[in-house]
Amino acid sequence: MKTFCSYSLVNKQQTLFLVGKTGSGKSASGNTILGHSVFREDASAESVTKTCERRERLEGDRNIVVIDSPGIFDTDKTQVQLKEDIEQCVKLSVPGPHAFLLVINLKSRFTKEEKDTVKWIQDNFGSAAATYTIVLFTHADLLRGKSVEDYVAESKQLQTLIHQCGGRYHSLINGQSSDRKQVTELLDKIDEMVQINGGDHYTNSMYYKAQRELEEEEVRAWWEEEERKRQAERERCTNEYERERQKDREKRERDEKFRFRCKLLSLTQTTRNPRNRHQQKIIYFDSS
Ligand SMILES: Nc1nc2c(ncn2[C@@H]2O[C@H](COP(=O)(O)OP(=O)(O)O)[C@@H](O)[C@H]2O)c(=O)[nH]1
Ligand SMILES: [Mg+2]
Repeated sequence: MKTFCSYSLVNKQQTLFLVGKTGSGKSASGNTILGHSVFREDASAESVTKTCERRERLEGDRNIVVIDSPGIFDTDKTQVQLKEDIEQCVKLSVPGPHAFLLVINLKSRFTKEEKDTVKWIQDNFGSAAATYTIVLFTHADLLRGKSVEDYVAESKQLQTLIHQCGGRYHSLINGQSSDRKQVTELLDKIDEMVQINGGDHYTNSMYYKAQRELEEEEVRAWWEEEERKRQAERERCTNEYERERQKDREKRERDEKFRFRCKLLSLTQTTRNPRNRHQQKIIYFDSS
């Protein structure tokens, strides 16, 4: 019997998880993919999508499920809140997404956070997640006649990002509901990726495994940091002890020299005084 996670059992379902920074066009892409305006879009830099949302649409024999998420790197949320958001998205995508769509606005500056997104996806969802990721460009209509291919060819950073995602990318022009071809092409690319991945989608158990590994990694990093601090403290104590010993040694040598000088001085005074001449021998004998 096939497992629950086998793609062939949920043959015509495609669960897509939109990730990316605020304003990249996640909600708009979700609307384009579903063919309806179901997610709220906003031109402002503020993230209007506050929590994860799930919407679906049955199209022919295909059930398309889209999970829209809040901006990941650019909100003022704490790490704990972000983790809660991600967990909510993961729960909404049960039994797991077929694709992570990494949404990039071609018209906005490519930020360092975006450059590190694949790493972020892998850190949070496990290293396997990159094999389920497709870069999804938006705002291609604003490239002023330039094709997406030309635009990518001119950007080393975008090429690196695409390379990290196994060379998979697609572009959508959002707000053009009449152009359904751009969506079916995307869904076909996802189909192809799923087949290459052995027919299986990313599973939520992969997520929890990745989380366990992340926690173990955090504990290991904490332990290493503690050990580094302890080692530094041990070295500091040893150095301080050595410094004290050296000071003691130097003090003893100084005292020694001082005593010797005193003796020498008293010897000189004794030998200069004629009345003490008879003691000369004794003093010489003493100082030797
Ligand atoms: N011209 C153009 N505008 C777009 C495109 N995709 C998104 N937008 C607009 O960009 C703004 C931000 O999109 P939104 O989906 O809310 O971004 P999100 O924060 O990532 O969900 C909205 O005003 C969208 O209408 C696109 O392909 N072309
Ligand atoms: Mg949004």
